[in-house]
Amino acid sequence: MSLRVARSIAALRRYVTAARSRGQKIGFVPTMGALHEGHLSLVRRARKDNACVVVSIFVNPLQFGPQEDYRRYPRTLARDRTMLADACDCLFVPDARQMYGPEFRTHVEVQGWSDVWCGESRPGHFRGVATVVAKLFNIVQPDQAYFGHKDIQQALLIRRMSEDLSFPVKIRILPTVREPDGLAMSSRNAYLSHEHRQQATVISRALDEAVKTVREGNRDAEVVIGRVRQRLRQASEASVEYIGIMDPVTLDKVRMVERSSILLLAVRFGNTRLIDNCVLGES
Ligand code: PAJ
Repeated sequence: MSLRVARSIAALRRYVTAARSRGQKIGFVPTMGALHEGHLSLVRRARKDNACVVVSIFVNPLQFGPQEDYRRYPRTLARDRTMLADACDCLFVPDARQMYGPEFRTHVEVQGWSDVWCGESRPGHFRGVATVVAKLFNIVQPDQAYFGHKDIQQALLIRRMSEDLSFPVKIRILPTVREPDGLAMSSRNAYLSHEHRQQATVISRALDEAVKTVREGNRDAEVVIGRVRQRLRQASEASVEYIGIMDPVTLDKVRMVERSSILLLAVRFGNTRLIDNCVLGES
């Protein structure tokens, strides 16, 4: 089947309504484009689970701060379309005017979760994410929606929002896809200079170090974070924004590591901010 492209909310709704009337389950993967294997892993899983798969590509202005990279965020629609040709049924590419009319003033806020961890240095970011995803869920009305573990705070926040607002959607969180040298795939990796790209492999090594430290019996969060910090110092250009260990249910900082605790970090190389995380109790 050929890939359908819906550019308007009305066209997307018509497509999904028809699929649903045929009794098909709808799987949905929201993205901002510049697709890579990480995105495709979500699409493939959606394909497995659902008869109808919708992918959206929308660089959401609401989730970028004034000093952030909204304008220069990579836009590679022709290439993305080719990558999705056999992977999904319908591609939704609304423009910003359609998503946010001139009178737009309604936002979704997951209280207390928008200003911690990544939210601390990105005020408004998670409000922008929650708002656009709520809108997309209302438009697509998926049975299941797929998110990457790489952006764990985002995925948990969307799950919280969906439960709190009673969206009838199952949120699936899938593993982080990595480059062969361990760097988590990200559309922003394209910003890295050759030197920074090489140094950035330190991040996944630091996460491995954290898992190893816990496996050796160290459960004190400060000790684990100390090891990660030490490992990151091997990269002369790495500037740590934060490193922390959180509880995946509350997003609170933990002092003693549990099986489900998640170590998460943000590190800058020049102007490029990279994030990554791992579950500490998993081998
Ligand atoms: P984007 O950065 O394009 O990511 C889309 C989805 O792909 C997210 O769920 C993200 O976690 C997932 N993803 C990115 N890199 C991944 C990797 N290496 N492995 C596995 N999954 C990966 O996240 C967004 O867009 C936006 O905030 C969005 C949710 C679309 C709202 O605008």
